[in-house]
Amino acid sequence: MSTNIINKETLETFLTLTCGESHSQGNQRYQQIIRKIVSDLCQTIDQFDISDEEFWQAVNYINQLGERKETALLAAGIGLEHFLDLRADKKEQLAGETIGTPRTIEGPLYVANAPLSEGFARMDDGVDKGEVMWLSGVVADLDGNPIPGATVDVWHANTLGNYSFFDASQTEFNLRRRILTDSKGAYHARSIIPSGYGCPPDGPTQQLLDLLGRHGNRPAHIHFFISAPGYKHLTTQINLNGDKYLWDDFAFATRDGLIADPIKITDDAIIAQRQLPGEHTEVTFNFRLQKAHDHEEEAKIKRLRVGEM
Ligand code: MBD
Ligand code: FE
Repeated sequence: MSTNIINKETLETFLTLTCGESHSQGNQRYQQIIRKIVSDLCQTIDQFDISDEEFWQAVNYINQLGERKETALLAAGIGLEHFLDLRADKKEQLAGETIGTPRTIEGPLYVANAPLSEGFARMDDGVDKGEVMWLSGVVADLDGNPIPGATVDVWHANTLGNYSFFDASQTEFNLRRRILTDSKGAYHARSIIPSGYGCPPDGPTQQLLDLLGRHGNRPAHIHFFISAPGYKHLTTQINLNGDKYLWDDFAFATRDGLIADPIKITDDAIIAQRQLPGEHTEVTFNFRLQKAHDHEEEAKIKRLRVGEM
C-alpha cells in the first residue's frame, strides 16, 4: 500500500522548523543529518500509511533495544556495521592503498584490558571441556617482514557461543587475551574451539529478524585487534571453515581471506612440543598490516567499550 498524502513542500517547510534550520543557532552538520533522517521517516510513514499503533510500537521497540543493550547487535544484524567496513575498504581503494589482511566488524562483545603476555597465552580457564585449540600465526608487514612486539588482542566465544563478561557464568576474561608477538613476529595460544553465536531468542534483535524471515546466527569465529607502532590498527575476525553458517552470517562479517582451516593434530611429537594433553585442533592465521600514515591510524576507532569507559 502506498499513500503519499502529504505534499512535499508542506513537509520541507515543516522540517526546516523541526530541525532548527530556520535560525542560525545549533550545529549545522547535526541539523542536516537529523533533517535527512526525520525526512526519510516521515516519507516512510506517509508511503506505507503507518498507523499510530505501529508508530508507538516502533517507539517502544527502540526503548527495548536500549533496555536490553542490543542496539549494537541490531546494527550488526541489519548490516550497518558491515556497511562501515565497505566504506573504509572503498576509501583505501580510492586512495590507491595496498591492502593487508581484510578488516571486518568488531561486533558488540569486546572487553578491553584482557590479560597481557608475551608470545603465548592460555585463554581458557579449563571449565569448558571443549576441543583443545592451538591458535597461532605471524604478524608481518605488507612485504612479509615479521613484526615483533605487535599486540594481538583476541577474543572468542565458548562452546555454547557465549562470551565472558556478557555471560556472567564465565570467569573474568575467559577466552580473552592480549598477546605480544615474539622476536619472530609470532603469537601462540592454547584455547578451546568456539561455537557460533546466536542472538538472544527473546530479545528485540531476534524479534525483528523473525519479522524479516532471517535467522540470528553467526559461524564459529575468532575476533582480533592487531596493532603495532607505525602500522594501521586492524579490526578483524577469522571464521572456521566447515561451519554451516560460514557464508550465512547474520552479521555479514565473513570475507574471502578471513577463513581458517581447522586441522586435527594427532602427532605425539607435536602434542608434546605444545605441552597439550593430547589430540587437538590447530588453527593457523597470519596477519599482514599496512603502514600507518599518522598516529591516529595506529589506534582502534573510538567507541564506548567495556573496560575503556
Ligand atoms: C558476536 O559474537 C559478534 O561477533 C557479532 C558481530 C554480533 C553478535 C555476536
Ligand atoms: Fe563474536
